[in-house]
Amino acid sequence: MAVVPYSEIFEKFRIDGEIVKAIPFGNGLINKTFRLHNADINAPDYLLQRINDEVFSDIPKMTDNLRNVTSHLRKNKEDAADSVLTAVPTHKGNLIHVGSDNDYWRMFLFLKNLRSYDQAPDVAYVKEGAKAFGQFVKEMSDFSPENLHVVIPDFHHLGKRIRQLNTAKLKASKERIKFADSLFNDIDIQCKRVAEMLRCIDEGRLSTRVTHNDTKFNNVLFSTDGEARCVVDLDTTMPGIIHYDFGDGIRTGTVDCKEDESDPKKIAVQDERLQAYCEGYLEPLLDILSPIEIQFLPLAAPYMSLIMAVRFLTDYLNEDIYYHIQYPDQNLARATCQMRLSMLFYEKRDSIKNFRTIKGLS
Ligand code: GN1
Ligand code: MG
Repeated sequence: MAVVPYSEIFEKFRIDGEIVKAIPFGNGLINKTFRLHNADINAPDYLLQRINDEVFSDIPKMTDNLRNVTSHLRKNKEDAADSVLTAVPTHKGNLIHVGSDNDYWRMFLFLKNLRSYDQAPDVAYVKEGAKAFGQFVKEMSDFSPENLHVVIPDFHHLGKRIRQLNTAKLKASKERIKFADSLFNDIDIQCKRVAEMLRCIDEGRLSTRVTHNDTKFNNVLFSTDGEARCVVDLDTTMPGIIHYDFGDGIRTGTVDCKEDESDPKKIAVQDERLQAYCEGYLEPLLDILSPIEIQFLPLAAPYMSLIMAVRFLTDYLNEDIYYHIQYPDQNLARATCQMRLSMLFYEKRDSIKNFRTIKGLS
């Protein structure tokens, strides 16, 4: 029988049954993920992941966070088996296996009856997905953020991201600068519009909490009947502010276009979805948010979409060294789409302020 790809890796982990296939899985832009199919129907399938150690430069710290976060989440759940990620240890009892090329691998149980969506199928899904991320922060609210490592410093700090863009501009090819040019002015405009929020971040006026920091809609797993069951991709769970999660969630959870949508007509924001996201996300958090956190909620989505636009554009200028791409100008397409979203979400800031849930809070 043919050797299953990656068998020399997955055999290092404590797995049951007989793995017969390893198939690339999911749409992550950083790590590589494979689903391992089990021939034994009584044994689970697994997810095998190669961690990108250029992006995550301290894998022991990242793994420490994963262990702490999952065990904390598990404490208060009766149904933890399929609502909290379960890492599978190696035979030596580690959560990471280091391969012969200094490649870093880890494994999770695959949750067979659950699935993710890149875009929410309908408004009910928007609310459910949002609730899962709000609930995540709520469940982590009795875990001190200081007990987690900062795996990527200033991950969502706009000032840092703009400095990285400026450095990239200096080194970029003339051709890429030319194609990127039309975005620079809009970036300046949006930076001014969210400047007050950045000032508050710098002054430490927005409470530091344990946040997920990668609340893409496809990081929630749903049951077949549309119930949000499990929040995944905990790699960037670290100290942060609520606005990072709320904003990134709105960016991906309320639109029905792809992250790199190139047809401007398809890039639209529907109030109904926006309202559903706000309600779903904020309801679990109603009793913990402070007035200043509430005040800045309407700027969260313009801020996070801008951050993403700046990061994608930086990578485009750097010749695509960070994000995985499927076609040559994908990072430019992503940046253009995210920039447009930042503008659209900014126009919606008053609607957000007036949604029942937020109005009730302020
Ligand atoms: C990356 O790989 P993935 O999809 O989990 C990125 C996020 C971005 C996202 C954009 C560590 O996440 O910050 O929001 O792409 N993760 C890292 O799609 O940079
Ligand atoms: Mg991620």
